[in-house]
Amino acid sequence: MADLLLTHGYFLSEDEKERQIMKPYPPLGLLYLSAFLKTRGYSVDIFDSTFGERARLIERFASESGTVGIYTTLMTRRSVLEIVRAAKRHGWRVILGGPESANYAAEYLESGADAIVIGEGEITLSELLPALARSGPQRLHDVSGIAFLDENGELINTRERAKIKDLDTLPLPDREAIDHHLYLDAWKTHHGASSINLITARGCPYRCNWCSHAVYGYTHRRRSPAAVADEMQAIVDRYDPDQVWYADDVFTISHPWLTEYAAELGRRGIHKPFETITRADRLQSEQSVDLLRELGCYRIWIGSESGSQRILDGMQRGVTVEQVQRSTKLAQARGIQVGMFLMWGYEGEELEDIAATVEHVRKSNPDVFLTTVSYPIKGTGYFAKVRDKVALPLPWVDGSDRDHVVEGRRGREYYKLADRWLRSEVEASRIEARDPVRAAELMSAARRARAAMQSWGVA
Ligand code: B12
Ligand code: SF4
Repeated sequence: MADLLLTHGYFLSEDEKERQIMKPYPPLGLLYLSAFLKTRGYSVDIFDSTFGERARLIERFASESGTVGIYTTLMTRRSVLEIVRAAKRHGWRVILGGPESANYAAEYLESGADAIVIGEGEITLSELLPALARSGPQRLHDVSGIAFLDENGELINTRERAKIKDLDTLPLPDREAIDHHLYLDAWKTHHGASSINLITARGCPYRCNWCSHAVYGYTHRRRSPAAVADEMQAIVDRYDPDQVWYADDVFTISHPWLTEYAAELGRRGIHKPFETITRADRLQSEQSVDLLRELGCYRIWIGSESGSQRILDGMQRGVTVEQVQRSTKLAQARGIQVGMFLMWGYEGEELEDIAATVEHVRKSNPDVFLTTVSYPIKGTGYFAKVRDKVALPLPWVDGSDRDHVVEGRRGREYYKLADRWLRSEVEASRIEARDPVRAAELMSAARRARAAMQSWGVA
């Protein structure tokens, strides 16, 4: 039995939508924890739920005893609670980490968890494991960066854990702890190219007010270009993926860093195609786009969110609509595909803002765009802004922050119409020259959707 069993509560077998998309990535946070704890002498096992079955995990709880650590996000609340219950039923100690449990420490502790790690897990876990064994779950006052319930059932939040200053001191993620080939094969089978994720930095200093900073705060710490290039070398040697995903919050924050990184990769003769996320304001010059191209970027994702400057400013996005359009144009001109993230329904959004978004996407013409309906995540500025108007129409244990309803806002059906309007109008604009008849049909679908929205009442 290992000192710690790590898992994450996300089961691909239970997510039909994701099985259609089939772009799974290994749980990097757990791999970092495993590597670090092993260097401190702990034995660690990972039950990778992505390709695992819930029943196997529960069997494991029944046949062994020990401590399980679970990564949590707002997507996995129900699943994690189920795992917590099963683990406790069989006498296991339960530690939670990740953004969701940091936001709802009291609720998870009341649901049976023994301790919640707030922020980075490496050092905290290495102190928490012996403290738990020594003093039990109610006397953990000396471990920084956690929440727990004391003997009186009172919620104790210990001192904040200092962030790890030099990320290069961390060992590389323990990729051998899980079967990467399941991921590589899934990608290859469904998309013709295998892919692997890695990060070059932790945290984001920007303050878009709907974005969760529960784990890394507003810090931004970069690994050295040489260390990341060494990890790439190890990935290429061991797995040789066809491409990679730099899973940073914003890959393009430091252009000097990217220049050095390109040199380090060049020195090692590595050139892997990749996709990643940027902010538009970090991709305004031809040189910055050339740099991405040189590094192997084939698709860049831009958080565009809205075509209405008023809404972007309300989000404290710190980006202009023109910057998004310029970065899209620059990237496409150099053969880099552009993916755009868009968000409907942010506080104060009216039909004219949606019209501005449709016009913005039509004009920018990204290669692909994805829309979501905004929802206030606890702990964010957006949540604070609408706090008095937020309701969860389900019991906490059954819902998630995605189910938050903001009073006065329109329902999901309304945003389905917005999607139809957007997709029809953008597609019409794309095909107008070669298929005017189909384009006219699409434009009337767009007008119908818009008219239905015009006559929509507030939910
Ligand atoms: C890459 C990424 C994705 C990828 C996932 C691919 C993958 N598996 O890597 C994609 C693009 C698919 C994605 C999708 C979504 N994501 Co996402 N994603 C990220 C991102 C940018 C990086 C994740 C990562 O690799 N981090 C690096 C590792 C090292 O950090 P870490 O995982 O946090 O681990 C550390 C700590 O959390 C802690 N820890 C982790 N596990 C454990 C376990 C224990 C026991 C302990 C003690 C500690 C601990 O220690 C680790 C090391 O210090 C994060 C933001 C971020 N910077 O983390 C958002 C983030 C996790 N995503 C988020 C969201 C909202 C989503 C979506 C819901 C978005 C949407 N609207 O569709 C979807 C949901 C997908 C799903 N089905 O779950 C939110 C979650 C917010 C919340 N409160 O839960 C985040 C935080 C972004 C944000 N800033 O708002 N995402
Ligand atoms: S949305 Fe992106 S740029 Fe904005 S704060 Fe979050 S991670 Fe940073």
